[in-house]
Amino acid sequence: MAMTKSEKIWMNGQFVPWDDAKVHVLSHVLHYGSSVFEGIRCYATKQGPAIFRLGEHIERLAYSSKIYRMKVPFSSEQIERACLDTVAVNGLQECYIRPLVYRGYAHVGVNPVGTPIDVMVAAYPWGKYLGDDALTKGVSVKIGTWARMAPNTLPAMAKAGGNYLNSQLLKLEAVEDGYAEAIALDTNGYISEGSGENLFVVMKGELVTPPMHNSILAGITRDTVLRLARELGYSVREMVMPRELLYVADEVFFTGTAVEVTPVTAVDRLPVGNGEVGPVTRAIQNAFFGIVKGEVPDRHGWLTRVPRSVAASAKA
Ligand code: PPE
Repeated sequence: MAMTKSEKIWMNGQFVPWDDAKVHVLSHVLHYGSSVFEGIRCYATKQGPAIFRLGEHIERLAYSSKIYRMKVPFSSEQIERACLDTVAVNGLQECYIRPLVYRGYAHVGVNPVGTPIDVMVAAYPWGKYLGDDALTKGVSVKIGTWARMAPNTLPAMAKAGGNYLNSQLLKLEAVEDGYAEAIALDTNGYISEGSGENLFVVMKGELVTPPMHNSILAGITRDTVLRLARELGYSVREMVMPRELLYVADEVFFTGTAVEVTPVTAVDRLPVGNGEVGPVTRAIQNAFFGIVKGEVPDRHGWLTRVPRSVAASAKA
């Protein structure tokens, strides 16, 4: 599963060719997971490429950096600009954008004081997260045997590289056992989220999703779906959920930048509802894709159009 390359990657304010975007093997981040990052999608719209909720993603990157006491040497405005420029310079219409803030090369040793804070932004094509048919047919998932991190261990609000060791354990287990994805419980045994996505349950016409205190990442797609569902007239609630609610739910779906809105049609080999993609999931998918693809008016101001040319200061 090689990734699709683009031409240039933004590193600390300069564009460098894709194959030259490298770090030293003694960089702090490689040894201790000291990074925070974002995943953002840019969609092809009739008015050209547009980035979905760019401001909110870069705001969360700032929160993640602050939690880990990383002083980012670029402003959020500069990083937003870097995202727009990286899409433009690579001539991309539809892509995934990956900004990363990391502790670079100075010394090895847990104490990060004195390591440089490096920033990079890459943009490249990325298709469907859980397979080509996932959005239309849904996916089969299991409850993972690894719990999400307890709240006083690793902060879930920070989208930090180290958190994804837990995600990798969940994902590897799921894939080895023949599932598309794992859903994790928190350390109290309540439903938390997937390895890289938030979770919604539809129960008797109402949408429910775990609150922040179940060790979830505060997903931007989750927030989007909460708002769109309310606008569609659904009752929506954050609720602490026991595992078995997934077995009796009418519908279940994942939300996330990479996964978008993906139906879950089986949990632990039990069909969700009748095992088909449900009507509420479809309604949410339609509302979501209508907005991100610019097919309906951007009434929330969620799209940032990518300018055709790159700001002169960013050229290298
Ligand atoms: N929970 C986790 C653990 C998570 O990683 C993501 C995004 C979400 C929830 C949804 O958040 P949001 O994208 O703001 O709606 N996961 C990103 C990384 C996936 C990857 O494999 O890398 C993503 O979807 O971009």
